[in-house]
Amino acid sequence: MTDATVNATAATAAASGASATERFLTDKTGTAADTDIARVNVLATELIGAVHDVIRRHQVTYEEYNALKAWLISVGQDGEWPLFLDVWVEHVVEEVASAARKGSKGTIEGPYYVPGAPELPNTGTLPMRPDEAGTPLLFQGQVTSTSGEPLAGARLEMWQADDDGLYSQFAPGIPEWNLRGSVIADDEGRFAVTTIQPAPYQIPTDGSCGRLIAAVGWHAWRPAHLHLRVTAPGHAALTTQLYFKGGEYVQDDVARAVKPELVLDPKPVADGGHQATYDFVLDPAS
Ligand code: MBD
Ligand code: FE
Repeated sequence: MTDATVNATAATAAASGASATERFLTDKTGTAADTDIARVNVLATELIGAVHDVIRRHQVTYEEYNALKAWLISVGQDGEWPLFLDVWVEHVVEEVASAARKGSKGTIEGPYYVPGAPELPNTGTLPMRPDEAGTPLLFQGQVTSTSGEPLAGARLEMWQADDDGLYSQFAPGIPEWNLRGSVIADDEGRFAVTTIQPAPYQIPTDGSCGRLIAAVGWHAWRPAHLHLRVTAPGHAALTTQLYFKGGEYVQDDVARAVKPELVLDPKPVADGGHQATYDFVLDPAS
């Protein structure tokens, strides 16, 4: 077995789910603390009412109710609530949140963002292993405002899965910051980052989310994607993903996060790698 095969074998849903749950509890729970109680009342009442409607419409039995109860418990035991919510719910939250955005399209963050990745200059290479598998990709572009001004010193945080579909800090045996970096654009907002072209990503099949998918005959795949978070002083942060034209599952993402504006069309370059350009337009901070 290669090292990569060993890692893939050891990358259990429970391990990556536990890491994703811990990551969420560390970074994100503070943002939920000030939710208005009257609004919680409305949302909880309507959500519970929607469940009641489904039970009546489909005449749900006690056996089915207990199967649901067991499955919900196992999602928590596997640490897969971040995965479940980001795959099947987040895209609608993002749609609502970004409706008034005038600049570049965003899409879902997903469960695998880690703040504080190593900084790179505007022309740099993402941290990777000497033998990192995959086609080299030169990804370049410019960050501007909606009024067309270059945003000097904009920051481009990037994270992606390796060629086995594994994210550093969520699967074992991968260097801490592998394929994660924070690129500082130049005085004209330009950047040129070397990375590898990612492979399609399969959400863990051995956990509760995977069992649901297998039981009902859906598929567990996301198209190959780069994750990005683009920020600049005075501007709204942009969380997005970029996909690859003609790639598998671009038309059928399990997480429903692809938008036509987010599909790159990389061209082959002399050294056997690929090159793609994408310009980011940031809205003013609200
Ligand atoms: C991912 O890599 C991802 O981007 C999302 C949204 C959900 C699960 C895994
Ligand atoms: Fe991802």
